[in-house]
Amino acid sequence: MGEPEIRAAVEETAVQIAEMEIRGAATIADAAARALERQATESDAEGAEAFRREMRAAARRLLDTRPTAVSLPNSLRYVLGRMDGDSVESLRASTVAGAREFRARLETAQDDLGAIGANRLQDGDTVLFHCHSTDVLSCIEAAVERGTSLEAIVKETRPRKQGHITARELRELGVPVTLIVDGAAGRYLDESDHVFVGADSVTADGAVVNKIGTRPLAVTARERDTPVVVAAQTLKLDPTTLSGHTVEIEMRDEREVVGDDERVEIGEITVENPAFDVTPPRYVDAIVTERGQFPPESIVFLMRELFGEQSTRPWEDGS
Ligand code: RI2
Repeated sequence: MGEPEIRAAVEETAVQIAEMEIRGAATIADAAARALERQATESDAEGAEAFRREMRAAARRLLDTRPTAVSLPNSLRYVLGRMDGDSVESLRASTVAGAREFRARLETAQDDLGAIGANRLQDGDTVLFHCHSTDVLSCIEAAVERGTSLEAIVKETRPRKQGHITARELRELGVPVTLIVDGAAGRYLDESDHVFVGADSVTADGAVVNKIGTRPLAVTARERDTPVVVAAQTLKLDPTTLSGHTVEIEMRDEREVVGDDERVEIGEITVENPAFDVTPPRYVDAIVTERGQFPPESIVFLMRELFGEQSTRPWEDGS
């Protein structure tokens, strides 16, 4: 029995996720579901078991790309969990239907979350942003559509400057933006009414794993009584943390921090580039999901309701 054939569309998506051409937890989940759909549609596996093996191998290839955002394994769980049947045709049809259902739910969830997050925002508020999160921007878009007038302070978010994407999208929504370097956040917290951040994973104890720099921002915000709101669809809840697993923090290439020439100029040093940090629940005021707003300490009850006590690994052979 040879290696299962992974379709080019899956390989391309995996490379794009690893290189962050496709990025952002929800966008990655959407792309992974779309890639599994392509694998199912294009597969020429002969026999139901060969088809299942291919789908599991494709899911593992996608999973191998970036370790931190739980939206990726949750997307694979959803789609493979819907794969059902005893012929290639029935397996294909159920997988495609599962992928489409997942993507439709993703969009609805983000709209519902946005409507809830917008309730926190008052006319004339200033919001401080870190990184680029489609869940956060959905809250702002909903508020703007209601006629709420907002101002934005946007951290540039080194090393990859995703703050620039946030700044551009806020401008497109008609929100006036002030861009600041990351180190200036403390000063601008004094004039901010809220901090809004996204999440790549939320753990059972209510800790928030998000873009590096979220934790120091949240700690400083707490010291100044500026509420920290995390916009995170339930897709960002990590079921493996219910049974004590921890979230792996992705370490990325040092060239995102310092260029080759600069490095030679500095001399022999070590460069580290963690992509995410962990903000403990005591620094977070609320986690806004499509199911409502939760104090971080109570998110475990929602997790149990959604996932039970067990998390599945349907991409493993023999599962
Ligand atoms: P949405 C991003 O990670 C950011 O950390 C952002 O807060 C999070 O994903 C969630 O994004 P990266 O892929 O799902 O830029 O809200 O490393 O779009």
